[in-house]
This record gives sequence, structure tokens and C-alpha cells, in this order.
Amino acid sequence: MKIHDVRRGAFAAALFLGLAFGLAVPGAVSATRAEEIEVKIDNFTFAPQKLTVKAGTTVTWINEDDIPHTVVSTGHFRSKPLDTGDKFTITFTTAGSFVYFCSLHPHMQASITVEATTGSLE
Ligand SMILES: [Cu+2]
Repeated sequence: MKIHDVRRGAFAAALFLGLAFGLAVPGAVSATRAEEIEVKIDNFTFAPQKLTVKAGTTVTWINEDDIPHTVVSTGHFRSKPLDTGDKFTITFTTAGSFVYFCSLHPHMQASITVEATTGSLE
């Protein structure tokens, strides 16, 4: 009876570890701050137009329009003209607010706000 109980305990522990491991996978991803967000460019519009992310987030713009666009934030970053299907990726490491636009169609504007990660404030 006692051995049986031990085995049950071991099985429960293994099951628990299995569940913990499964749950730890997304946790491990966020621990490395590998968060990734996409901004689509279509119909002369950045979507979402206003985005708030944590520092360390990688943002990828994808041009889904049928004409070229660029992603330009004066003094911060500047993409080449993106043809249909082209991507432009930046990892935002510092907090701040970044207004950006398309240099080919300056009325195309959007912004990204980068927040300091929780717990890293000193
Ligand atoms: Cu454009």
C-alpha cells in the first residue's frame, strides 16, 4: 500500500512537471523579451496606426499594398522602399515615442510608443 502511494506520488509529480514544462515554454519566450509584433501596410495605411509595446519588442512592417512604401522616423530609423511583400524589422530597445511616416506618401503617418519593461525601472 505504501509503495503504491509512492508510485502515485511519483506519477503525479511527473505529470505536474510535464504541465509545468508545457506552461514554461511561453514564459521562457517572454523572459527573453522576444516579443514580436507586425504592422501591416495596406491601402496607404499603417495598421495599427498607434501601437504601444514593451522595450525589447521587435516590430516588423510588412508591405501588403501593391505599391512601394517606406517606414521612416526622422532621426531614428529609415527603411528602403518596400515592395509588395517586403519586410522591415526593428527591435525597440529604449523607451520613447516614435512618430513615423512613409517618405513616398508623407500623409501616411503612425506612431509607436515604447514603454520601459516592468521591473527595469531604477
Ligand atoms: Cu507610402
